[in-house]
Amino acid sequence: MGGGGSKEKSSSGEEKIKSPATPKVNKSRKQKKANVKQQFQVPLFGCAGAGKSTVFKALRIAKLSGFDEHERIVYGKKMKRAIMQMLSSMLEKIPAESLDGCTEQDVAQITRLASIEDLDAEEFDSGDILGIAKRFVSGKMIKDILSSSELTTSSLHLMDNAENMCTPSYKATDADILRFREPTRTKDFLVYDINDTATMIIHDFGGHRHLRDTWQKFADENKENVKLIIMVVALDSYLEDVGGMNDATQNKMKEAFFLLNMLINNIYKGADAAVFLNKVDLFQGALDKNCDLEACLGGGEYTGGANVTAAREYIVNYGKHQCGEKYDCVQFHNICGIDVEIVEKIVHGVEQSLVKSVLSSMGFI
Ligand SMILES: Nc1nc2c(ncn2[C@@H]2O[C@H](COP(=O)(O)OP(=O)(O)O)[C@@H](O)[C@H]2O)c(=O)[nH]1
Ligand SMILES: [Mg+2]
Repeated sequence: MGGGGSKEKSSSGEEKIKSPATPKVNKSRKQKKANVKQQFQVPLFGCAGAGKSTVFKALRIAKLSGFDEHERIVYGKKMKRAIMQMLSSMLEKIPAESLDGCTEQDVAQITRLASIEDLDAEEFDSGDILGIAKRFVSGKMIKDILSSSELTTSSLHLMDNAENMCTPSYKATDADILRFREPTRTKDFLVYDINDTATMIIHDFGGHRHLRDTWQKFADENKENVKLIIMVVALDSYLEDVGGMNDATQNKMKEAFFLLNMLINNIYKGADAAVFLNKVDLFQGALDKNCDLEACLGGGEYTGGANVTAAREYIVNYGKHQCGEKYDCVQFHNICGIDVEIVEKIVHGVEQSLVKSVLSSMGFI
């Protein structure tokens, strides 16, 4: 997958190969044949934690061969370490002596395991880690101690499955991998055919502010060739503070639509956008907690309370408004990144409309 130079990571494996930029004139017969296909470069954008990498992983499972055994083992070790990190965070909040059955040795071991960077460290394959998980995690007490911002899809899944994940032979399943939060540090891409004449190249970037120079670099190399961008927006992100500013009006949903405006009106002027309203499964819970969308987004009067349909409509209208004149080039889709079937279905629809709009712009339909 991909082709050419160096320094980027493709999800096909460990090899680092440069992502395919705008097709160039190639010399070999094989390359010439490949270039007959239309290549759609589709970048995934969004704030950190919106679900870009989850959608990307779901596509990898749906469209390619998914994760191999080695990757499942490596994920398993990362999960064991993340469980120890949660326990360590819990131990910082309460004195170890107030935990039944917690010895000084346990505390020392949890602290050490939480800080091990080397995933090949033998400890991750030893049965000792299972003993710790059994003593601390199965009691579920940890859920009462961690703050609500720490109780994410990822941490809840780790806690609920800690015993199994801490067994020496554990290999992560697709469900575990999709729920595991791992900040994206490198740009990744995957390539698959839509039909005999068109290929999709999906790009996953880190969403964190300090990583956004990779967005710019990609735009410099590809913007003329990008016909569609995908913006992933978590439906509960109107409750999420941007970068610890502690200001309800500076939430990640506002930030996401601000970015969308910048992307479609300044950088990718010739592109349409698909907004993936992600985490549908968490939306009702978020609205039950706080449904004052008017205060969070400032998009005019909101009277829909905790009704998901009304709230979604308000968010869509707010999003369209942010897109200015290009509002009709933006399609909104509900999505659930951890559900491979839903991701596949929504992306299929997006592919079809992309092909159609390109054919129509070329005067074929
Ligand atoms: N409950 C739920 N969690 C999701 C969904 N999509 C993503 N997540 C979780 O949200 C967290 C952050 O997702 P990630 O893809 O890493 O976000 P990124 O920073 O945009 O790449 C991960 O723990 C995912 O499992 C979803 O639809 N529902
Ligand atoms: Mg990511």
